[in-house]
Amino acid sequence: MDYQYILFTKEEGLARLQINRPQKLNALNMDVYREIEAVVAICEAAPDVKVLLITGDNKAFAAGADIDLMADGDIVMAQELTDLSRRVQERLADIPKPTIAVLAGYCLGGGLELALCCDLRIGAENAVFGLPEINLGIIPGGGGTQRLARLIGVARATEMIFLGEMVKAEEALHLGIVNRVVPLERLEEEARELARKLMAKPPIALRSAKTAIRNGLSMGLKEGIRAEQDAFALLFGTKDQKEGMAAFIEKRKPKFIGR
Ligand code: CO8
Repeated sequence: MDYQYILFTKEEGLARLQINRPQKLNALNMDVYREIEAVVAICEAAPDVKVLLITGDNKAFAAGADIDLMADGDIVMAQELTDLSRRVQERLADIPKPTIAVLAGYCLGGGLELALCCDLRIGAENAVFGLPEINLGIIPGGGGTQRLARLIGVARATEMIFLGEMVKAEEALHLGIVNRVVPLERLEEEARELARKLMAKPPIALRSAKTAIRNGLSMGLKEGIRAEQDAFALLFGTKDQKEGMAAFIEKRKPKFIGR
């Protein structure tokens, strides 16, 4: 498939999706979301994809949804846009493989909301984060009020959403928006190194951990712990559990096969 706004590569277990709309700081329109959805579907179905990286360029991951598109929009347009972005983001959040958002430059509005759907986020030192929707007379509509509050806490998310100010990479690290911050020139390599580490882990256990963590966010503590217990027990039906424990006892590195 040919993409207008996406660069997509797949090699050695690693899929890489780059948003590519540099004239508009990678602002997200309907077609960008649709292309992201197509790539996520491919990665979901492809057994040779172990980890998915989502990135932009050095200036922007994405400076939000396309304001030109929304400026004259009505309620129906807003519903259609958010129906689409919600569907795409849910699919990304639920993909049963690790996802890493690799973030340089502006990561704003719908861009930040997209990054929040990934499992891990690495920021470059030049990255800035924000939900500036309030300054446009709207609120975050791509899950920002929910996912950011769950990630960094209600008080901190409320401040970011009410004020609509940008926070720099170091502060984003302190807030817990990103897992780590690295120099811009090291960003891609650090992301690939992290991906390689994840690819050496047992994929079924990774998937199980992801499901337990994500589903647990919408459960009570007791229910979440019960779900974790069941997922834990099921892993004893995998060859990777036998291999992991045998390798420990035999003092060697495990070799996981995803079975
Ligand atoms: N939409 C459309 N065009 C944009 C956007 C955007 N979000 N961001 C930047 N651009 C365009 C600019 O208009 C400019 O185009 P042109 O060269 O034709 O004038 C080009 O990109 C470069 O931008 P600037 O000249 O403004 O670059 P600066 O370095 O001066 O400023 C900023 C960079 C600070 C990032 C500035 O561009 C900015 O404030 N952008 C808007 C940020 C914003 O408000 N984002 C939130 C948008 S609303 C949103 O995301 C709602 C999500 C809703 C849910 C998801 C459903 C889709």
